[in-house]
Amino acid sequence: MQVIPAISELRQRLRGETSISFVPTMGNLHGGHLDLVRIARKHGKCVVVSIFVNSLQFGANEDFGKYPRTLQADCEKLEQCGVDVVFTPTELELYPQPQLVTVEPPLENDLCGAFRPGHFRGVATVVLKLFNIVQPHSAVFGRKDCQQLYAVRQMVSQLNLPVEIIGGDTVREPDGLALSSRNQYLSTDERTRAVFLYQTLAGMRQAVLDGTKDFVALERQAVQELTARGWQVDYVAVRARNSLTLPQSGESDLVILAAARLGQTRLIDNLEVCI
Ligand code: PAJ
Repeated sequence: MQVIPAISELRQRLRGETSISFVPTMGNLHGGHLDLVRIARKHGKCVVVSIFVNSLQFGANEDFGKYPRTLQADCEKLEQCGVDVVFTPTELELYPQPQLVTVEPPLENDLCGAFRPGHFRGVATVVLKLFNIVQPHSAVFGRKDCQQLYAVRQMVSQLNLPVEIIGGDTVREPDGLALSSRNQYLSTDERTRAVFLYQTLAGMRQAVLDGTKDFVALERQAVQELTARGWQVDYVAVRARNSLTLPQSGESDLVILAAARLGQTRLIDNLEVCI
């Protein structure tokens, strides 16, 4: 496995590769990331993983400074997974000058976009740059970040990017909590309570499967329950799975998304429901 920080060296290494599958990450790798790597290995002969904590997608009061950076441990895990190349650019390598990509509403100001201004612009910027640098044939993203996966698919479609986007299922702890680099911010007590986010979504999914049609009431009840248990809720939303818009009546392919804070830690999760 090669670890390459420079764009020029990476381009040289990848020249002539006929089938590159790519997994962009911010490092501090867990089982969810490694699952995406395994999916990538099925889709390409050469697997490239990037590790870059992207300042552009963090707001001023967010956790960019304290985001866990564990490059050596990450590389050991990736080597064991049979990754060919790890791309580890510096800030200066990737952003020598201000960037021009923009993301328009509704993506920019809906769901997570409403609570993290500029976040999806930051994601789109770095992913577009990484795609241009790596030039992968396929790229794997987690369904856990449902809106991010949607934003990347939109960008690929709108800009005619020649890359196949593959979604990987959410990997969870045994109690149901979705794996996330941010879980390590949780205190022991918060970690025990964190599973309630998943349980709330699972309860909503069951209600939808049981025939509940009043999604607004369902969302309101979920917010109340989470708040009563000490969560600060950004949103709980039932949406159409393929467009993330409000479901039309009769819509059968749904996703239930939530973002909420336990103490200082913001967690997101979602569950798909087909009725
Ligand atoms: P990061 O949070 O490091 O996640 C990298 C990839 O792992 C994303 O596609 C994310 O959806 C996926 N992932 C995270 N937790 C997962 C889980 N429990 N199960 C399955 N997949 C999971 O997402 C980012 O980085 C950044 O926004 C990035 C796309 C790299 C752009 O900077």
